[in-house]
Parts: sequence; structure tokens; C-alpha cells
Amino acid sequence: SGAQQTLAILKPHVVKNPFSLSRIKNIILNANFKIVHLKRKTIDLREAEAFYGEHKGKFFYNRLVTFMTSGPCELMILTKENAIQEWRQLMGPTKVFRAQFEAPDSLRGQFGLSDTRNATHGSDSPESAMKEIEIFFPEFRLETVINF
Ligand code: DAT
Ligand code: MG
Repeated sequence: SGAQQTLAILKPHVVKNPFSLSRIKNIILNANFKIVHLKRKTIDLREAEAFYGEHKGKFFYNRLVTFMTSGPCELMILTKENAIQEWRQLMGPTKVFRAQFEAPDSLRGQFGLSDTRNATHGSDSPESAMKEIEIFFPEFRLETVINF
């Protein structure tokens, strides 16, 4: 065991709303995640396509890429014991109606607006965490970031 890292994204509609943004950051810190690196940036098309490559061809892909590049996101490396699973748990289900009914206190339950604008992203495995951190924090050397 030991600390694990995950890549979290606060999506553009959250970053546009200072009230939601500060509430989510308080929730993150109260859940004992450490924000070890944070940058606010508008994701470019090349990054969005690399990041969401597994979804290319799906009906929501163009909508997703358009939304994610529409304004600044906050990109974070979070660390905690079992961070990948714990962050997915805190986010709640992908689909906003499921989140609102099954996990109303989750981040997506509280701050999600639609299946695309579902407030947050979280890596789904150690392999995707490495890949995603490399896309958005290429200045971080991976062997210093991932500590299984
Ligand atoms: P997650 O973000 O929970 O890992 P995913 O990897 O299946 O979910 O999908 C990536 C993102 O794509 C998701 O956060 C929002 C968008 N998305 C997924 N399914 C969708 C759908 N049915 N309609 C619209 N957007 C969707
Ligand atoms: Mg995913």
C-alpha cells in the first residue's frame, strides 16, 4: 500500500462558478485528499483527443471534446491511500440522473448538469492515471509521481 495518485479534473462549468469551485475544493480537502499539483488551463483539441481517445466514435464524443475545450478546467494531481477508487467514489456515477438518485451527496450528484457536464473527471485505473498525468503534467517525471 501507500499513497496513490490520480488525475482529477474540475470541468469548465464548475470553474466558471466560484461558489461551486470553492465548495468542491473544500469537499476534496475534507475527504483527506492532498492536492499535490494544480493548474487552471483551457485544454486544447490535441490534449482532449489524446485524453478521450477511448471514446472516439461514440455518439457523445464531439459534444464531450467541444465542452471540455470550451473554457478553463482545473487539473489536479490528488494523492491519498487508494486515491483512484476513493476519488471515483466521491465523484459518483457518470450519468447525472443515476448520480442524483443513487448518490445525491456525490460531486456529480450535487454539481452535475448533464451526462456530458457531469462536473468532474477521475482516472479509472493506475494505468490511466499514469497516462492522464503524462498528458497534462508532462513536466512531472512519472517515476516520482506514481507510487503503487
Ligand atoms: P467517467 O467520466 O465516469 O470515467 P466515461 O469514461 O464512460 O465516464 O466517459 C467519459 C466522459 O464522457 C463522461 O465523464 C461524460 C461523457 N459521457 C459518457 N457517457 C456519456 C453519455 N451517455 N452521454 C453524454 N456524455 C457522456
Ligand atoms: Mg472514464
